[in-house]
Amino acid sequence: MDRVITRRRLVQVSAAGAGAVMLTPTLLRTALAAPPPLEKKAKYKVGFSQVEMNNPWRTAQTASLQAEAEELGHELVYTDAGGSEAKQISDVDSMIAQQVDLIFLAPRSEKPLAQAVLKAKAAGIPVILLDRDVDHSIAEPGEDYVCFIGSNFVQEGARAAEWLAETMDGKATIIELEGTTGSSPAIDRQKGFRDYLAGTYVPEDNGGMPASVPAGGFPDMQIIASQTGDFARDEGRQVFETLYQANPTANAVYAHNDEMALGAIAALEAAGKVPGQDVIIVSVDGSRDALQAIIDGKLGATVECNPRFGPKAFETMEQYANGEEIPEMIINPDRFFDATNAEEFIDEAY
Ligand code: GYE
Repeated sequence: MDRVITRRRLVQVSAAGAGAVMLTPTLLRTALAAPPPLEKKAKYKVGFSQVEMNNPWRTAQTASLQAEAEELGHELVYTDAGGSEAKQISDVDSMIAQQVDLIFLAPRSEKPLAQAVLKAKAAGIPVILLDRDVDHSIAEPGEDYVCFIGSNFVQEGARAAEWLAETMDGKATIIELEGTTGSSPAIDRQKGFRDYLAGTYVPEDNGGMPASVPAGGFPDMQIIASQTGDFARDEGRQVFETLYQANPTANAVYAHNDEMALGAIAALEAAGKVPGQDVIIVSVDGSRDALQAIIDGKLGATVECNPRFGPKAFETMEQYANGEEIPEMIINPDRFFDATNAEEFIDEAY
């Protein structure tokens, strides 16, 4: 499954568009394959199904959605699935029962929540995915849901790998802390990191960043252990402790988010090691605690993944109601934080 919008896909999309205008049989197919329409109204009742609220990234995301809904005067039906797929599926069911106009969904994992997307579609409710995607072989953007809004996770993983390879002069023994199993950021952050180190990453397929991949990759950058810490600080700490005990020669960590990186830092300190010296750590998100850890010399770098979705989410909803063409994947630009700029940006971090 390829989540990157390829040229072939773009051509397909414009061919379908042309068919619709020409009123050929393509129109019928396009109409049936499209997500449910959204009636134009001044005020909407909008669902926001949040996956969990166990870290600052999630708190910032929820606050951004709530603030924007309030600012625009829309009613927000908010649910927190507490990290449970079953709960999130029933949260979507209850939004369908309450007949919300549209659902913003931050799906825990790719496959089970794709079914929730299909249920909403069957009930005539358009869905916009926020920050995590679903499996495109089950539910497709532009057909089953309006679009995905979020980061290019493959690119994030590759940028983390680029920084680590450069910092470690192409030689490292790496422990990887993976995000939630089956979630799109965990799958793609792993892929981007590994592809970059293997020399198989294609920048043109991923927004052109990082710009160059050395031929042959980095054979001396080795991932010796990789396990999920479920994107959570304490689980990251515990998992890292076990992996590090089994692999004491590790001298680098790639964590799929800042919370798990901070957990690894705590575990290293408890083991009498100096994070940032004995073990070099790179992660993703750009939280305030992570930027502080960079300033303190404990965390090496973090690729930004911006949680402030409110304005873009509601703007996209509005455009959809106006009948504008919505890109299938709306990609947030990510910055990069390391020792050169963490001070400068910490005040705007969450
Ligand atoms: O990196 C992490 C959060 O889905 C992009 O989920 C999001 C990730 C984010 O819990 O901190």
